[in-house]
Parts: sequence; C-alpha cells; structure tokens
Amino acid sequence: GQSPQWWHRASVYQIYPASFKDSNADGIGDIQGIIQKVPYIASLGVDAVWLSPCYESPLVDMGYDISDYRKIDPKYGSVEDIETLIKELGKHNIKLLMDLVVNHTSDQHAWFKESRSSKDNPKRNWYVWRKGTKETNPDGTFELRPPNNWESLFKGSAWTYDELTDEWYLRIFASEQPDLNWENPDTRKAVHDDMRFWLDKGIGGFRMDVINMISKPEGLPNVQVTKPGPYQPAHDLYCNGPRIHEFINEINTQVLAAYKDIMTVGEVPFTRDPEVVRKYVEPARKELSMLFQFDIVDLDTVGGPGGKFHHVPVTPHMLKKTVTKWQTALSYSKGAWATVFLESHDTARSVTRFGDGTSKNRFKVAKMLSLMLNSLMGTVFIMQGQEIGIANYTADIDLEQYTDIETKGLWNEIYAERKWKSGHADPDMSDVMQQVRLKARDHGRIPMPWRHGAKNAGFSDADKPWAPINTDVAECNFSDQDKDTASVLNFWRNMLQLRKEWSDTLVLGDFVPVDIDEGPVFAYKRVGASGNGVLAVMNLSNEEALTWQSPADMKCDFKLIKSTSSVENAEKMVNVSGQAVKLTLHAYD
Ligand code: TEU
Ligand code: CA
Repeated sequence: GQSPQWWHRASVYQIYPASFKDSNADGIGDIQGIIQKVPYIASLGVDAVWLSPCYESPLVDMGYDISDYRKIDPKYGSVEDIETLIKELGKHNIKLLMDLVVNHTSDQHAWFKESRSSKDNPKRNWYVWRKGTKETNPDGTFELRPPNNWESLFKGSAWTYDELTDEWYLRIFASEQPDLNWENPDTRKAVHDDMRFWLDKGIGGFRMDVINMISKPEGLPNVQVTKPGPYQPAHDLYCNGPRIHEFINEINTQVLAAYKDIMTVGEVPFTRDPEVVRKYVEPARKELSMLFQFDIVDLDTVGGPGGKFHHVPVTPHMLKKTVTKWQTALSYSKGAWATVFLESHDTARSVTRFGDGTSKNRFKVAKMLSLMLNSLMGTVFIMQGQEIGIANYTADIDLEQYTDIETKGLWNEIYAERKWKSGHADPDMSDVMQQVRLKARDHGRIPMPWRHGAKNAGFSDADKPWAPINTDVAECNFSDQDKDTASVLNFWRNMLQLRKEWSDTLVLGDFVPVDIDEGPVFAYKRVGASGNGVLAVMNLSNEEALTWQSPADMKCDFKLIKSTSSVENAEKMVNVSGQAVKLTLHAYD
C-alpha cells in the first residue's frame, strides 16, 4: 500500500464564502472576512480549508455556475485576496482547497457564449448540443420535445431549447448551467489549464463538484420510465459513465502529478456501491484521494437528492448499519480512503436532522455526533458552524426567505402537481413547508452567528444581509462557546486534538463493529496496526440514561472515548471487558 499522506490524518473545514464573514458591509461574506477569521480557523486544529466557489458567477446557483474559472467575483474579492488567504492560512500550516466545478459552466461563460453563437463555431462541440423533435397536435399547433426524457436535478427537462440554432443543450442542473462536453479533448485541455492556474498559486488541492457526472453515456439514450410525467430521473445513466475513470486518471497524471502533496475529494452523488467507490480511490489507479458519498447524509431521503422533500425518519439502527457498511468496505489497511461528514452547503444541519430538534438536547446531540465523526475512519469534514452545533432556521423564517434554487424548484414541482391533481387554486402545502424547515439547503448556508448582541450577530454591518440571520443567536454563537470549556466548540477542538494524538488508531485503524444491532447504543472499536484500540460508545436514543453491557470477550484493554469536554478526561486505558457502561443522553459520560 501507500504510506500515509498528510491528508489521511487531516481534518478539513468547509467555508461557504457568502455566509462566513462580511468585511465591507455589503451584506455578503467575502475573502477579506475569511482572512480576518484565520486565527479562529487555526484555533480549531484543522489542516485544510475547503472554500466553496467564489469565482466570477451570475450566482444562479450561488457560485456553482461559474463564468470565469480564473477570476474571483468582485462580490467576494480578488485573486490577490486568495493569494493572501493562502499565505495567511499557510502561517498556521493550513492548506486551501478550491472548489472545481467543471461538469458545467455558467451560460455566461465565454466558452458557452461562443458555443451558442452558431452551429459551426469552433466551440460548438464544447457543450452537448442535440436536435429535438417537433410534435404536431390535431389542431395544427405544435410542441417542441427535448432530445431525450432526462429530468434535471433541479426539476423539469434536463435540456434547454435554444432558438438561435434550433437545438437543445444538456444541463443536468439549472438552465444557466450547461454541461461541458468532456468527450472533446480541447475542452478537457482547457479545464486542465484552468486547474494549473490555481495549483501554481500554491493551493493544496481541489474538491471536485459532481465529478462522477462528466462522462455521459454514448447516444444519450432515454431512461426507463419510473414515475408519472414526461421527465425521468436519469442519474443511473449519467453518473459513473463509460469514460469516467479515464478522464479522472488524465487529470491526475497530466495535471496534479506535477505538483507536490495534492489532495482531491470528488463529489459522487447516487453512488452507493462500495466497489464503484473503490475504483476512484485505489492509489494504484491514480485517480482521487477520497470521495464524498451520500449514503449516510441521504438516510432520511427517499430515492436520493431529488426526493429530499419526502422524508423518512432515521432510526438508530439505520445509522448504525450504514456507517458500518462504509467503514468496513473501505479502510486504510485495504487501500481505499474515505471521508467522514454529515453536513455541507447542500444539507440542513445535523443536530436538527439527526437530533430531536429540541433546544434541550441540541448540544448533547452535537457532541455525540462529533464523537462519532471523530472516531471513524476517513478524513473529517466540518461545515462552518457545525462546530458550535448550529441548528436549522427556526419556524419564524418564512418561505419567502428561503432563496435556494433547489428549494424553489422542488417546492414549485410539488405545488404544480397538487394544483393539477386537486384542481384547487391554492393547494395545502403545510407538510412541504415542514420538509423545507427540516431539509432545505438554505440551512447549511445560514450566516455565521459570531457574537450575540452585535448587529447581524457580528456577521455583517449591512442593514440587510443576503440571507436571514437565525433567531437563536442568544442560544448559539461563537464568542460565548469560545469562553465555555464545556461547549460544543471546545468539544470539537478537543476531539480534533485527540484524533491527532491517537491517529494510529482513530484515523488509520480498522473499524471493528461491537454493537450494531437494533438497540440504541452504537459501539465499535478502532484497532491500529499494533493491535491497540479505541472503543467508542454512543447513546443514539432519547433515553436520559441507559446502561450498555460490554461483551465479555473484549479481551484487550481499550482506550475509551467519552463526550466530556477535555482531552484529559478521555480515559487512556480502561478495561471494559464484560463491564456495564453507563451512558447518558446522546453522549457517553
Ligand atoms: O451538488 C450536487 C448535487 O447533486 C446536488 O444538487 C444535490 O442533488 C442536492 O444539493 C441535494 O440536496 C453540487 C453542489 O454541491 C451543489 O451546491 C450544486 O448546486 C450542484 O453540484 C451543481 O453544481
Ligand atoms: Ca462583503
């Protein structure tokens, strides 16, 4: 195998630039704001920052629609600001990972403007253009039909008609996010060059947006019909396509290999088979360092992201089973690395989704989940605010204040369907509103509550920040938690430090299930190469206190992690074989 790289033992902090810290009072977070907060970031003990896109963008999808890969949007700052950020983070040995969004560009990208301009433009073939069909109705009117029945992940057809040339372009996401044609070597080369632009500035690597979607199946065939309506979920066709490994290997060997110590994390929606995942991350194949895979994050969702407003309650057993599935399929000793995460800018907040949502339990849930993440195999990713146990927007935030394109798309689809089915002009949507409160991406993008009592919680001096500040700042903010040794924030800091200290077991060790049954207690060992181990035990129930019987055949002495607030309190060597272990609510104590 491969000897451990820096990124195996690393933990990564995700920053969503619009919502982190606004330095110039225009209501939008920016790079200078991040620079101001570098000492705070360093105080967490993380090794890298993943910065969500802040490139030039019309912001149809909050920056995941990029119009120039080499420019920073003036709303966020400048390329020089990024250079400063790299330098300032570097003083604390923290690397910067940029977001690489190259399945699609913005429709305002110069490449697409050219491509769209005429059928014989040299860049025509940089995107996916096809002829549609025309169907004439009995009354003589006609309808234009897209080239195939694929549905967009933001709803509606995955194709947009362009009158100018009477053809359609593929766009798996919004109409303003045309898919690049990776079959074309010139397109690939242009992307490679844009990657080098940032690598030359000394970044530590890339997070690669929907990277498993860049190879489309030959002939773009219709997908089998699985639901009512003209457009059908087609992710099984465009995810992990025929040339995917070739394209990624090319990025690795033609671009990344020329730079030292680069880390890559590929985002792979709709990928649930560990064997498919392995192929991307086996070092010998020279593809990616690790992947974001969504089995755990989508546990409460029917049929993957598209069904996210159809909620399934998560039982402790579901969580135990799915964590165990991935922790045993991949491991350092098996030569396939992984990520550990519960939140991103695409998810709601874990304390609300996995907890019972009450203020009473919120911080206990946050610590329990931190204990779980930090005792699992993989590189840990923390979404900004997760380290203080930030929760979803409260119920006083109403629908108009939810601005995410996915939230709106899903809402409108369900609304239209209900209107059509019931014949009511204004169908009841209260159950969907509950889903929005529970699952909308907006919750991952809440402006950071730096200080209680300050204007906009210290996020911005503007009169109206781009997104609402949550109403629970008194209960949850950075400055109060910083001072409180028993806070979630200090628990995270301690866990990240412990993870470093015990990295041979906590990071690189094998995952050995101990209690993965139907009961409320989750227990597993992490066993290092030396045979030493750590036992992690968590109470996933709502019971205030319960007792868990440790198996009698647990021969060796195991380190025991508790969700107490200091590393000193973690017991370094305790023999728990056959002992009764007392667990308090959501936390081992
Ligand atoms: O997300 C990929 C993706 O599939 C999401 O749209 C997912 O379906 C949804 O967020 C689940 O709720 C990436 C980015 O992380 C996301 O922010 C972008 O909107 C998307 O790609 C398009 O670039
Ligand atoms: Ca700003």
